Parts: sequence; C-alpha cells; structure tokens
Amino acid sequence: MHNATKLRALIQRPGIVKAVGAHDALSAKLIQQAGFDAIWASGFGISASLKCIPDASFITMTEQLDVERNMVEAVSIPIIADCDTGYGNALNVMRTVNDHERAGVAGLCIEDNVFPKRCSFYAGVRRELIPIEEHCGKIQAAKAAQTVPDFLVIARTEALIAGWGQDEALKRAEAYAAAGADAILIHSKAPTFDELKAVAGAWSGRVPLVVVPTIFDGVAAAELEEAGFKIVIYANQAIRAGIKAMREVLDVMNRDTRPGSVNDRIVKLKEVYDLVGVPQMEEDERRFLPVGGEQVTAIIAAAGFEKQLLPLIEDKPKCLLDVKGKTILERQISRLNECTIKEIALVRGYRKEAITLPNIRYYDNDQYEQTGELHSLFCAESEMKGRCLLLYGDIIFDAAVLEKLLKSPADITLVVDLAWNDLQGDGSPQVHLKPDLVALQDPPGKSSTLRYVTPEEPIRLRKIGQHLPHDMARAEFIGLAMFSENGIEQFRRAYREAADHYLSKGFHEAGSFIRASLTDMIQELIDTGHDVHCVTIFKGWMEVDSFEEYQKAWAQLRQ
Ligand code: SPV
Ligand code: MG
Repeated sequence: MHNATKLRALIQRPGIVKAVGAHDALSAKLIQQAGFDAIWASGFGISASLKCIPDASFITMTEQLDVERNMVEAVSIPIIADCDTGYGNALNVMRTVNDHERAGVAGLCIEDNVFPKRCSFYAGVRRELIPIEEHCGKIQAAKAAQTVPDFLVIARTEALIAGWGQDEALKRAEAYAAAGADAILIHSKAPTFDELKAVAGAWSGRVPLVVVPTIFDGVAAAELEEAGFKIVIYANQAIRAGIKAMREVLDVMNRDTRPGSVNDRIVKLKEVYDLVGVPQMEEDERRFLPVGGEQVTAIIAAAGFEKQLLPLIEDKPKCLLDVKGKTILERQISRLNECTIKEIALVRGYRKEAITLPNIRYYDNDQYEQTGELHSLFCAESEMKGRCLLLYGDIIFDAAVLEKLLKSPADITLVVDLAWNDLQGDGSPQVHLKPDLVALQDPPGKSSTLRYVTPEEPIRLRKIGQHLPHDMARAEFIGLAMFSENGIEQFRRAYREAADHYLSKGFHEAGSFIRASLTDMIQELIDTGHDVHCVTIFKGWMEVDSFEEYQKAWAQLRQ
C-alpha cells in the first residue's frame, strides 16, 4: 500500500491525526514506536541535524529527499514532506511532486513564502508572501503532476505569520482549496490559540485543516480537534529533546570523565540494537548465511605434558613448538581466523605462563598432571554455548579440513581420516603410537578399495577408542570436533551425568573419569543413545605427538 493511501485512511477515520516532526530515520522510528500516526519530515529539523544550518531554503530538495527516503525505509507510518516553497516555481513543484511520490512519501506541504523562505519563527527577518495566484498555480501544478491518486498536497499559508491578518489567511486558504489543495495548513506564531481558533471557526470546511501548535503550546489535541483541525503536527519537539539530552550528558561526562557517570541518562546499547533491527539481522544470518559464517567458539585443549617430547618442551608447552617460524598454536589460530572463527578459548596447564598470545580467552587446568584432556576441556565449560569446535592443541590441519567440518549439519561431528585404513597392511610405518580409531556405520570405499570419493554427508560413528580391534577400525579421529548449540548441550549434560556415575570408576578406556579423554566421552555419548557423526577426510593434517612427528612436520610444512 502506498504511503499516501495510509494517510488518506487516517484522515477519513474519526479523530485528529497526530504527526510528529522527524529529522532522520532514527527519530522517525522513535515517533512510530511512541504510537503517533504520521511523520512530518521537518525542514527545520533536517536543516539543523543534517547540516546544522538555519531553516532558510539552504537545504536542497535532493538533501531533503535523501533523508525522507531513509525515513520511508525505517517506518511504516505515512510521511508528510515539508517542501518549503516547493523548490522553485510551479514547474519545479511538478517535479517535486513526482520525486516525492517515487520516494514513497504520503504527501507534501508547500507554503506561500517567497523563495528563499525563512523559518516562520525567526524574529527580525523580513517576511514576504508570494501573490495568491502564484501559489494557486503551484497547487494546481502539483495536482496536475501527481500520478499516485491518494497523494496529498497540503497548501500552507503564512498570512498570520506575516501579520497580514485573519481575513487574508482565510482568503488564501479558500483560494488554495479551490486550486485543488487536499488540506490547508494555516500557520500561526501567536502566543495563544485564540487567533487561529477564530480563523478555524470561520473556515468553510471544504478541505481538512492542519495545525502546528509550536508557540501556542498549551493546547491539547482534543481542543484542536474541537476547533476543527484534522491533523496536528508536533513539528520540532523531538529534535529539541535530543539537543537537551545530549547537552546534559556531555556536560556530566565532561566533568566526571567516566563514561559510566551518565549511565542513568542514556539508553542501554541493547536498546539501540533493538531499534536498528539487530535481532532481525541475527535471524537472517541464521537463515541465509553459509554455515561457518556464524559465530563459532573454538576451545583448544593445550594443557598436557608429554615427557617423550623432552627436551623440546623443556620451557614451553607443545602447542608452542615452532614449525618453520610459526608455532603450532599460531598455525591453528590462522586456520580458525581464515574460517572467520575469532572466538577462541584455550585451556593451559603445563608451562602455562609461556602462552601469551592476544585475543584468546585463557582457562587454566593446574591439575594437568593428574587429569585427562576431557577434564581440561571442561575447564572452559563456560565457553560451551552456541556452536563450538573442540580441538587438540597439537594438530596442524589444512583449511579444507575445517571448511568441511563447518558445513556439517549434524549436532556432533568429528573429523576422521580414512588414510589410516589405507595404510593398514601396506607396510607403511605407523608413526602414531596411539591413534584414536573409529568404526563407522557405513564406511566409504568398503568394497572398491582403490578409488573413491570421500562423502560430503556426515557418516554415523559407532565406536571410538585406541583399543579398537584393527579389523573394525576404518579411520582415525584427528582431534577436531564440532558441536551445534544443541550438540554441546547434550555433551555437557552427558558429561555431568557421567561424572556423577563414574566418579570413582573406570570410564571406557580411561582408568578413571578424571583422566578420561575426549574420545571416552564420545563413546559415552554413543552408548547413551546420542547421534555422533563424522566427516571423512583423506590426509591433510598432522599431529605432533613424538619427536619423529615433529621432524616430519618440519620436513613437510612450508615456511
Ligand atoms: C518545519 O518543521 O520545518 C516547519 C514547521 O515548517 S515550523 O517550523 O513550525 O514552521
Ligand atoms: Mg519547514
């Protein structure tokens, strides 16, 4: 529905239509939220806020229209454009009307001041009006040009403002109505409503009357309606409120110097977010952005100490091992960042003071010698909300591995490498001392062993652990897993239940719950009926678990 049709409907309905002057999209939105019927795109307000200049025909139509278009986008209530003198003569008015129709405003108001106009309230400014016929010509041109049937042309007379008297005001109002105006605004700057009330009382009533009670400000809407007005415009109270509020806050903050000193005078940030539509943007992000673009928190378990790596890790944890000028941790963070993952938490333990990279939230597992990596991960339990990645601090992986994982729609997804299976039986040296093996529901390449494509869709995981019989194992877990918001909730709940149940017992392959690995907890999830999936890769990663693996990393990675 065109904005104009909405305004017509408001005018047809019983009661006075309440419009408020806005100077930008934000003020228009506030006016709509406050429950007013319409917006007055105020020349006074837009001159002040956009350029901080007087309301004296300095603002061009282009500048004014730009602001009005922003308002049209921001609100659904109709907008009446204050077009001053129409930006020229009758011919210019025609273009003014068409441009405003296209902008989607409901109507416009053209006053009979000479160009350049002066705000009606400026004292000591010479005030002249154009001849009646000339303004009638503008109104006729406006009506002839309009293409949107409901578009509203309001003719405004400044006869009372110029001191030309009530008769002249009425004469002009009648002439403009006869010329086709859809409504008449008779402006007044008298200190009381009396003068205008008298004019309205004498009005023929052929079209509705519009009033701007700025100077005679003690009159209520009901009284204006009673006097015969159909539209009231509260033209500049919103911008004046803004100026006062800003001044007060700036003054307090300047004296106090703490931003918090003005907290009781300003809205919470959340209110601004809501006002500009952040919740809708979040919803749209969830619906339309490719998976991986949304916020994911990565939790890196890097607390452990492995004595087989001494003396390499004498003074630092394993994740700080340098591989060709970059530590394992720096390589991980680059990979995460490449996939737009910026929320990174890391659990430190052994030589924790050595890890000082910025932009990471740190958690400490000071019991790293007596506890397993599951316990370490849960030191960062407060991070386990929304989508989460859990990863071991000693793996290096290609970006494609992470990209594939991020596309998984499953609640719980592990990355597993099928290359492990292919290396079985071909005599290749097994550098891994204790790979985390997995058995899959429907492993790829089962029948055709030579060539196959790793599937895109996640496959269901049946078993995981280092002691899996090799004829059952099809792949190796690489130490990288993703949980959806729902998946991480399941994971936390299952962890709590298992902690209660297994506290003093062995837990899957772990001698005790406190020493359990992530894989023990994954097996627990499977055994308790949760769906655990995996995406399959073929190589593209390495782990630094031994001196040989560290040498291999040096040999294979580029600078
Ligand atoms: C405006 O808001 O720009 C107006 C109304 O034209 S008034 O300032 O009261 O003249
Ligand atoms: Mg104005």
